Amino acid sequence: MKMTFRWYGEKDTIPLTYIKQIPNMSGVVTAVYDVPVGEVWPSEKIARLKQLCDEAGLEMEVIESVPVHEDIKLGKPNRDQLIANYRETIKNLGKFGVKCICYNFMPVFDWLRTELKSKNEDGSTSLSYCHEELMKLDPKNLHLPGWDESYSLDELNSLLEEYKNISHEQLFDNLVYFLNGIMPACDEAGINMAIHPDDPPWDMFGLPRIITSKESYDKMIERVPNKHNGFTFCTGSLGAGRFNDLPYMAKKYADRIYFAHIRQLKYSGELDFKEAGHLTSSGDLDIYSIVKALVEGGFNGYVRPDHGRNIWGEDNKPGYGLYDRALGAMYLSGLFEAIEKEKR
Ligand code: DNO
Repeated sequence: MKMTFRWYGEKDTIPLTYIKQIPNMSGVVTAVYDVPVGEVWPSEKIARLKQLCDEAGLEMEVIESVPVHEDIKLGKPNRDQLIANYRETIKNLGKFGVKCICYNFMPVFDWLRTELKSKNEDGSTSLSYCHEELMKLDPKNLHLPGWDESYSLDELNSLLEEYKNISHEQLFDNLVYFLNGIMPACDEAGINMAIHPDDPPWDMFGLPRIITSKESYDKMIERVPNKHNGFTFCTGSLGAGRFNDLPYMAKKYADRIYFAHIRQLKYSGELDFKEAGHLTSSGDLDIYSIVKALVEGGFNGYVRPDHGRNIWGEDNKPGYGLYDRALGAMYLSGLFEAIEKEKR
């Protein structure tokens, strides 16, 4: 296991030197943020990031995310060119020692929450999700920090229209087409693709969502058996679906889980939840059992503490402050150490 920390590049308010001071931190998870989705990431931009990481003594083996253009998800005629560009980006990243790429295949929107600074009893703030509230929102006017991209109103309108013709099956076929197109580049560069589950794991605003459960995982492996096709196991995203047995999934798919996003949730309604500190006793997910299942399954990937609260007066990007994620990293490192030692 390698412990990592998400870093939003040179614009991040958290300096690499602080990240390096967190014990057991092997590297950062980052991305090039100023190349339009669909275009090739030039080597110079990757080299710049790599140089900054090298100088800080941190590895850059995981990229989150290389976003997938909507035309690939929609299966439009120009997808072959876009997939060829994605292949070039994979090869360029491979040259700089990248081993794992996290991406998602959610139509139009990435993760969704209804409150970014929901107050907790102890004065900290967390992200939260209320389904009823979400349904009242206008999908054409949504913005969330940490999203890798956003669309103009016109683009959103036409995208939402286009997706009306796309079924779950069609979207899955388009994912398979994309993966088959990029697997040769992954073989060549030695890079594992790690799909992020849909967050939350159900359809949104009538848009199909397809990476939600163990059935989706089975289908992914069956349709694209290449070992470079794997998962980002995000406990918060999958865990929002009460139907998911996370320790079961962690163990069963451990050898294809190349990246684990570990965070805690506290359920507040049938579909509603609030994010919490990472500790098992802070919420409803059994983080201990999940880590244990990963270790028992032979997990050998990257881990990052996912969304933290804003604590100690910090007012940082919701989910991505320094302090609570650093606490999360320490807790998770402790769990891994104890469980790995017990296993020997
Ligand atoms: C949210 C993140 C997601 C994730 C993408 C991966 O905090 O986990 O935005 O980066 O879905 O492509």
